[in-house]
Amino acid sequence: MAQDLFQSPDYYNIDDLLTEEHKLVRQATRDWVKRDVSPIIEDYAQKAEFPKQLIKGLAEVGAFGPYIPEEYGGPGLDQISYGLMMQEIERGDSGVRSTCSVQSSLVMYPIYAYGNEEQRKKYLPKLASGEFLGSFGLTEPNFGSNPGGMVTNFKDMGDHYLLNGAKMWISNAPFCDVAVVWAKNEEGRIHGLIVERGMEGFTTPETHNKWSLRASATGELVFDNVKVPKENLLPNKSGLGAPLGCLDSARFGIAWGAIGAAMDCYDTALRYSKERIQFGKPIAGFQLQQKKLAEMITEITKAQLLAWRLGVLKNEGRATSAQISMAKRNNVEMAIKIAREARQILGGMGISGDYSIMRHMMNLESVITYEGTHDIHLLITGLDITGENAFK
Ligand code: TGC
Ligand code: FAD
Repeated sequence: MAQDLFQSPDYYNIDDLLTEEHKLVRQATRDWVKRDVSPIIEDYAQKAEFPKQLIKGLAEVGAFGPYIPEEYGGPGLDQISYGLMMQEIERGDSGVRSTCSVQSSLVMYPIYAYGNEEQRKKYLPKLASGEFLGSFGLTEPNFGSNPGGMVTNFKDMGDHYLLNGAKMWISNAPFCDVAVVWAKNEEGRIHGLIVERGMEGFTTPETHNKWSLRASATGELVFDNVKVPKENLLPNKSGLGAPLGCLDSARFGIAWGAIGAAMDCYDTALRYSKERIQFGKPIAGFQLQQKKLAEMITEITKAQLLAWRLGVLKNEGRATSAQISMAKRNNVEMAIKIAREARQILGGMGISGDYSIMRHMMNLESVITYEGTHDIHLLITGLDITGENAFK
């Protein structure tokens, strides 16, 4: 990839709304992305391989459980710091941000919020340090948007649970050490179980042939009569609301992360448009290119304000699931549209791995689908404003 010359756009002086700590967290993450992610990421995406060497650095910048308290190994930061970290990491690559979202919001969060003290002490410090990598199993082959229909189940065998079923499209699955798995008990109630690699009957085959999130490992979680110790059940919340509560946290991070991908595409296209000469002048001088760039910075600015306000609400414990859903939907759609326009500004060079835009564009095709598709989020807003439930 060409040298990382990224300069962050801030058209409305949104930095004025951030604390010194927010800016320090963002700068440290940005410096790490420039130094350790940008030089290697294109190569790993081309090879369709997760760069495992990044795990140590991600842990060091605090990207595994940014808001998990220090007593459990996290840095104990606020929600805006978490968002800014996800923005900077996704500026590098959505797949690397995916690894952090899963580890932080989908593995550490449920253990912290729904687990008991023994589970918190046993798993959280190792997940924060990157010694353990986690995955989150909700989606099944026949139940994606409708996870409440899941068929993965467990039976109480007296001294242990017996887990059967399969999850698919699971980020980090091929090399996860632990998986937070959602399954129904004999009464049909959904519970979270912590499944560890090495348990007999638990396998994690990798999913190949992806054109998107190629630098993130995706796979299945397969449970064939897996004996899960009873102490591995998350005791403090059950029902579909439990996994959906984790998604609130991950969707919040994605709402910020998508801004990073959009900023990188905009910044790359702006710089290119000033340097590329056609018809005797920089293409930045043509009205059609200016329209594209002007619309991009406008949409990025609106998304930044949406994310910042959502961060304030989340810090105050007032962000609703529907508000988080709107920000995820809006900001990911904003980013994917910007990636497509930015690619065109680069002409033929736009499809080259010498620039990050095509990789972002392909990655965002997953981001607009996972954590609730664009359609599902439209219907969540629809339900919230009309009171009419399109899912039933
Ligand atoms: P519904 O009847 O509406 O709700 C069931 C219960 O859940 C509660 N609830 C929530 N709780 C917390 N947070 C939310 N966001 C919640 N949404 C609903 C609700 O109050 C109810 O509670 P209770 O106590 O009354 O039982 O459920 P439904 O079956 O009608 O479905 C609603 C729908 C479609 C919105 C939901 O199923 C949904 O969000 N579907 C999308 C599925 C999804 O997002 N899957 C993501 C899988 S994980 C993933 O993609 C990771 S990618 C990771 C990466 O690499 O970054
Ligand atoms: P479907 O639910 O089959 O949807 C197909 C189409 O139908 C979509 O366009 C959808 O919007 C539409 N549709 C569905 N229902 C409705 C409706 N009621 N009204 C209107 N339209 C509707 N899952 C995990 O559990 N853990 C992970 O770590 C994880 N990582 C992922 C990583 C990647 C790279 C990808 C691609 C997916 C990942 N997922 C993960 C799964 C992801 O959450 C699902 O793909 C997503 O929720 C959609 O489910 P589906 O693919 O089964 O699509």
